[in-house]
Amino acid sequence: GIVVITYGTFDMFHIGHLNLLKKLSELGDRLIVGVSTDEFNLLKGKKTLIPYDQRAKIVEAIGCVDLVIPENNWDQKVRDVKEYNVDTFAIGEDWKGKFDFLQEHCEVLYLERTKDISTTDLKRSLKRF
Ligand code: C2G
Repeated sequence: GIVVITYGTFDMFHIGHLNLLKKLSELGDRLIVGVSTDEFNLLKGKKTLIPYDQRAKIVEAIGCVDLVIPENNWDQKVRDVKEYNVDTFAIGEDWKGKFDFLQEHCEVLYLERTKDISTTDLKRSLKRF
């Protein structure tokens, strides 16, 4: 069947993440999610609140997710696409164009983000308490 892969930090898991994962699961028969490790997030310039093992466990618990793998670097996507026989790579449109190099290996889709929610905004609103 169709194998779909995506990658992300999924810090403070919220409805935007869930909407995306559900959309991705509807694109194929198997959904693989690469969750960014804490070390890789530092490379991405992202400070995470929730440590990798908890972020990975939460994503693993999502019904439509079939497999979680660690995302350690920018360069593993081609290897992952080959290793898992991926048909489709998809990610939010905030990354539009950034992963077009994968097009020689699989379909590349950029999906609409959920409006009015982000981990950054959640952190900011928490600061007000
Ligand atoms: N997302 C969304 N709607 C939101 C917030 C996030 O659709 N309101 C999507 C993002 O577009 C992304 C996924 O949820 O596809 C995970 O978001 P992040 O955890 O912010 O992922 P990011 O840090 O952008 O990591 O190699 C790729 C990177 O690891 C992507």
